Amino acid sequence: MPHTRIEVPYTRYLDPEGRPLGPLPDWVEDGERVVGLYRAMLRTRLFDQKVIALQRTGRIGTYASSLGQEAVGTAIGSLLRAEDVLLPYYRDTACQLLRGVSMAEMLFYWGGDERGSQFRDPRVAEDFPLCVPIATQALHACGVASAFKIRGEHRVALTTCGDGATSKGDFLEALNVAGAWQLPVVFVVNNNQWAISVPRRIQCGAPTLAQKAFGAGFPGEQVDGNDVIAVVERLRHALDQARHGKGPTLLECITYRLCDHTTADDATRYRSAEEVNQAWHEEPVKRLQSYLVGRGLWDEAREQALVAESQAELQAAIAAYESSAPREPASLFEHVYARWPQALAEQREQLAERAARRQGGKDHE
Ligand SMILES: Cc1ncc(C[n+]2csc(CCOP(=O)(O)OP(=O)(O)O)c2C)c(N)n1
Ligand SMILES: [Mg+2]
Repeated sequence: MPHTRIEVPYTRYLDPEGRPLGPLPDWVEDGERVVGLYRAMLRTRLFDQKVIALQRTGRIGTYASSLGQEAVGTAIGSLLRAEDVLLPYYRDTACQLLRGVSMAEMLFYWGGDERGSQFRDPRVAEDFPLCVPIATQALHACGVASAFKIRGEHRVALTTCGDGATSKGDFLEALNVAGAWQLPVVFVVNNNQWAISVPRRIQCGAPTLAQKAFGAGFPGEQVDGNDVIAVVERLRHALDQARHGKGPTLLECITYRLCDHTTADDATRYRSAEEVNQAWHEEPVKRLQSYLVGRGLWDEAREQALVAESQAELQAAIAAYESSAPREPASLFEHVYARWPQALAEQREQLAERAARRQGGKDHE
């Protein structure tokens, strides 16, 4: 019986204290480029903290934090070109912010307002809204990548998802078609060890998630998702392959969800404080900060200046979000169907009638 041995590469450059484990990629010599990655990660963390505070005080809806997972989105956002298309999931704050989605648009999204998915920056005009239904975006990415291939365009569709999403049929079907058609698509799996209360160890019987790519006929590899240098380096390679007709790649980024699943969750009910404390030692922002301080590229003054700058940006975004008039209730029905099913048409009419009745009631007061 033929038997093919599989080996899944794993890449890490910095240890948890930010010390290089060996030679670093050439591009790391450009200190300002690495500082740029750090700035994007910290800006995301500050945004995240603020949105959680807004949720706690009832000023925004349920929010999915990306605490501890900033390096993955930052690496993606720093490498994708404007002509590429991102099909994100709900923990891609870092990536969306870097691509050009504004903080105000992100607030609209999490406030339940469709204007949050109408990106104004032309660089992100073709990016997809972030996807909450698990793994469906992987198939959409294959559709986008097929279009690029048919048109002969050197563009890449990049999609992200979590560890739990890799168990879905949609994900596995997407891998299959990507391999069969050699599509210009990159799958980034953010393996943060948990799918709400389901731990990675019972999520899947394979030792890595990356090896799912082998069954579809293309490379899969693991990378330390807390080491932004490693994610950038391996993602650079994957994007290059896809862009030059060499097919898809699956990159499994090993991270840890330091936060609750969302603001509607309480993770202390299913995992130990010990495990979370241990994971804090690996976290990506502190790791890169230590590296930059060691190289003399970062200090407390620069940190404080960036915090002040980000806070001001946040305050302006919150003011824009909170001062805008809510949309008409009927806007709920926009962008749902091109051709209206009868049941929804009736519901829209009922809503309009109710609004008119309420208006009439007010007029008599
Ligand atoms: C199709 C579908 N089924 C179930 C859910 C409910 N749900 C929301 S998040 C989640 C877990 C996802 O875990 P993972 O893929 O590891 O991503 P993470 O949230 O950990 O980043 C589930 C089951 C959903 N959003 N969509
Ligand atoms: Mg997960």
